[in-house]
Amino acid sequence: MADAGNAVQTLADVIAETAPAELVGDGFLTVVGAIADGAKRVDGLTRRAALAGVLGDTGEMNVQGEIVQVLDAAGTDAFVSSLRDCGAVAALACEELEEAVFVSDAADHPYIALFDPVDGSSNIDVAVTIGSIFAIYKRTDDAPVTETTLLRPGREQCGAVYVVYGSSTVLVVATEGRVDGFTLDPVSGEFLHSHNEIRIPSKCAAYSVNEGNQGNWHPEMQAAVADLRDAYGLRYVGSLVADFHRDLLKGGIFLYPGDVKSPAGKLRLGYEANPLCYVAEQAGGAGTTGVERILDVQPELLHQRTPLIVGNADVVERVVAKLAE
Ligand code: P6P
Repeated sequence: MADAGNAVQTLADVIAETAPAELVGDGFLTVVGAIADGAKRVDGLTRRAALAGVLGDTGEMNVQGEIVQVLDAAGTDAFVSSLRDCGAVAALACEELEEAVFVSDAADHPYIALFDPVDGSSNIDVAVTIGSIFAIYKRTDDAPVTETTLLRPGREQCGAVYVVYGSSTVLVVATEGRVDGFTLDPVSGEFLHSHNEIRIPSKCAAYSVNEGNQGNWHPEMQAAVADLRDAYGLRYVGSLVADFHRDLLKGGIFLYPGDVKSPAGKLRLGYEANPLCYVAEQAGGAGTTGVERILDVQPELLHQRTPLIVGNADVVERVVAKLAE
């Protein structure tokens, strides 16, 4: 953790120094900077919420079949424009948009971004933590990007970012082998280095699942969660990024399983499970569907859902073994 008395580095300083050279040399910092710019806009709206008129819903339905919250729309606008206009992104896919956005005149733009602009937005009406989640890929060749070329397994990500708008606003960046956190400083308006080389603690501190869904779980999942219930306390915010960030910093396991009503679960592979499991793995954790490593799943649809179990690697493995019994 940064000591308040030390000179604290900015997001740009740290990424320039620590991200893989082939990313830094190819505009990765521009992509992260665009995400940070969008996050500052979402943070400003979130902090004022009712005063900024971002509570409630728009009355529209999104591709997920969910009512679009006012902040969902504002967050989508913020991140689509910052990523589309940054000059380093060739295509982007957003939870709120049925179709991908292919940036014009982007032949030399090396990156692709898939993102959930505001995850947990229904919590904003009650001032509960929300988040934004980003998967970042590098184009493998100069061929035009298509919907199909957006469907890449999570192991091919070159980086992942999430933002948690909580008691403070923290932007977390993961690249190969390294995870760092940056806290938004309201005075300077900058994201400043606050969490150096995050590693998930070896000890699991809690399990995190919606126990209210227990009646819909398959028997083997009921048995696996009963095993966790005997060993750990329960922490569940109901906002994915909040639950994940706690588990990453304190140790823990988060589960959103498939069940008899929703076999594929609720969370999306491309812009929720993949980026968070990428972060988890770079910090020494693991992420699985319960059957296979999340980052190995070959996506077939842009908005496909997946069961998600992510957190301390040993506990994730224990759940997988229990599910296989
Ligand atoms: P449930 C928020 O709506 C969200 O997409 C995630 O942020 C969160 O983990 C999950 O849904 C909570 O779902 O069914 O427990 O309310």
